Amino acid sequence: MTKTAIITGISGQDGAYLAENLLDRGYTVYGTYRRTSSVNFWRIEELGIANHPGLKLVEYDLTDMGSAIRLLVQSEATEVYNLAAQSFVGVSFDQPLATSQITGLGATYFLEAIRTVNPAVRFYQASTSEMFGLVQAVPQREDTPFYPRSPYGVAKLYAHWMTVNYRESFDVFGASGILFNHESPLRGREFVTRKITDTVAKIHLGQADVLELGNLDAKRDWGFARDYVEGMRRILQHDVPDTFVLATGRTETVRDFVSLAFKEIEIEIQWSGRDAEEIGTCTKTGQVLVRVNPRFYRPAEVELLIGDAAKAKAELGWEATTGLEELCAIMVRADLKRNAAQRSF
Ligand code: NDP
Ligand code: GDR
Repeated sequence: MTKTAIITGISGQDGAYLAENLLDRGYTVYGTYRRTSSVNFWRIEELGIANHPGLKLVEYDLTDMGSAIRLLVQSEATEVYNLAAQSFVGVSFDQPLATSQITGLGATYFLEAIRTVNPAVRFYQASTSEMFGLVQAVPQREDTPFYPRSPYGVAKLYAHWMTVNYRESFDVFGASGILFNHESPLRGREFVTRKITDTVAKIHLGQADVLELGNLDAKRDWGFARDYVEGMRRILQHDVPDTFVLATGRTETVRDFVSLAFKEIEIEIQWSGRDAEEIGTCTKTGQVLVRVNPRFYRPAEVELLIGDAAKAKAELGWEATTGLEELCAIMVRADLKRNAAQRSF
């Protein structure tokens, strides 16, 4: 029998890759999107699944529990992947209440709908390494204490604990994946890796002069999104609902990622200056290609993330398989192609 899953946030990076993964396995997928005057499905279009007969696109408001109930009843889904969120950390400082509503409460509306309709429906919550925030211990694991550093991190931590609580209180199959940063050519351009690869491609093509960034010292554990959605799927197929960290176990600075991306277009960057005065120049021409702009600093920063995914490896057989150099190369090449065709999202 074919399975049916609901994915909230089908228009996002992970929604698109997860839909691809599940459709390939014969699932029927109900992908939810929010109503706007101009919905953009460029990611599922890029993956060639926008018109897949197994994919049903449904308009859905995350804060309308009636919609969640009707969606569960109508679809008869047995799995829900709750990926929709205001997911940009920087914006969460400007919109803390909207972020709490969508990123935090959005999960509870769905959990409550599942509890009401059918507690046997499996629920995956997209938790995040941002919940670890201010470093308490490294590498971060499932039992590392949380200390979120942004309204986004706080909202996600609430949703995470609600998922655990519904698991323990109401016997709902609520599973949580604490995922470290995962990137791809489908990443939004507001996130640092894609901003870097997109601007590097534009510089190569003569469409931009300089890359402006905030904190270059932040360290992240970056993996490839396509690997991570497979982890999500496995978390929900596990025999018991549980919490799992998904990460690569390697951390690098934003500065390192910039150097890697420029290497893809055969430019070596020399770094000089400090903090807001730091610049990156081309070793051959001396041209300034990277500059710090404090506009991109955050009121509170997460300085270091590095995850330990040993539990996922032992219990789910999951591990990240794409190295950072390969990931960066995939992203730069995709952005070179898109920008050359003047078709970049
Ligand atoms: P994206 O930002 O690419 O996608 C977010 C999705 O949520 C989009 O479909 C977006 O719709 C939707 N959304 C945003 N605001 C609303 C709203 N107000 N109402 C309804 N839908 C909304 O995120 P990712 O795909 O990268 O991440 C997926 C999930 O995983 C998110 O919950 C994120 O917080 C979490 N996560 C991501 C990690 C990562 O490194 N990528 C790491 C750990 C957790 P629209 O297209 O209309 O904006
Ligand atoms: P993050 O990702 O906050 O880790 O959240 P992002 O790529 O936005 O930032 C990573 C680090 O880079 C620093 N940085 C900049 N960031 C952006 N966006 N733009 C810049 O110009 C810039 N310069 C430096 C940031 O300060 C930060 O330290 C992502 C999101 O996908 C979340 O939804 C997810 O939960 C976490 O990853 C895990």
